[in-house]
Amino acid sequence: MNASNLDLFDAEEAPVATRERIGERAIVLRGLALSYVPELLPALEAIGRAAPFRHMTTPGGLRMSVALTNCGALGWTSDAHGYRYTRRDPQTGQPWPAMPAPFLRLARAAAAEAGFEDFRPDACLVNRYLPGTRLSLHQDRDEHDFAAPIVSVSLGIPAVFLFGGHARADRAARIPLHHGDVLVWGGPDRLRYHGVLPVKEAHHPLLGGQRINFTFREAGRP
Ligand code: MD6
Ligand code: FE
Repeated sequence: MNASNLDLFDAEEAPVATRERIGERAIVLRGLALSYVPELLPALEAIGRAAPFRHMTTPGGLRMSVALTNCGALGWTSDAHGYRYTRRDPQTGQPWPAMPAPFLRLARAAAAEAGFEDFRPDACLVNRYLPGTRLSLHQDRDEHDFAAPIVSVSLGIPAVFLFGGHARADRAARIPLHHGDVLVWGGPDRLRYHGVLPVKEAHHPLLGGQRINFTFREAGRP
């Protein structure tokens, strides 16, 4: 190996994304978002200014421990009447912030890597976890049809993702997710139960003591 080859393996180089298949059509693309982070973070701050993170209430009257906001044409909301997608932020009365171009590029690239061509997300749910925040087992079934995959991006401090089966009581695999990891799932895995264990205290150099998750969906009518 000569010097120029060695340069290719310099520790400064971004690691090549590795793939872990966790279901028939579910895959973790390790580190795929890393090269997008410099564009994602300023866009995330702008979203948070226009549509602040808030704790929603479930139809059962419980306050969600995850704080959330949205970007894209449709935003996911929850209140006493149920879960649904809306065109406007109920808190400001304004349309949700537009989906930033690098968000869309990342989501489409991840879907294509996972074999889902021409993913056209119209909704991006942005979740914020502080230490102790958890997300209980749920299915994502508020979208208009389930043919499209979901693309989920993890940033900041790590978390353990629970990936269950089609019944709530099915045993769930524990999948650690780190800064830059992208999870794509669809097809027969689209309606599997999943959640996030309580996040442990940690520090991330760019995001401090928080975990941010984006989930991209095709939520509306085609
Ligand atoms: C999270 N994610 O990772 C929460 N849903 O913070 C989800 O609820 C989720 O990551 C559907 C598909 C992928 C996900
Ligand atoms: Fe979900």
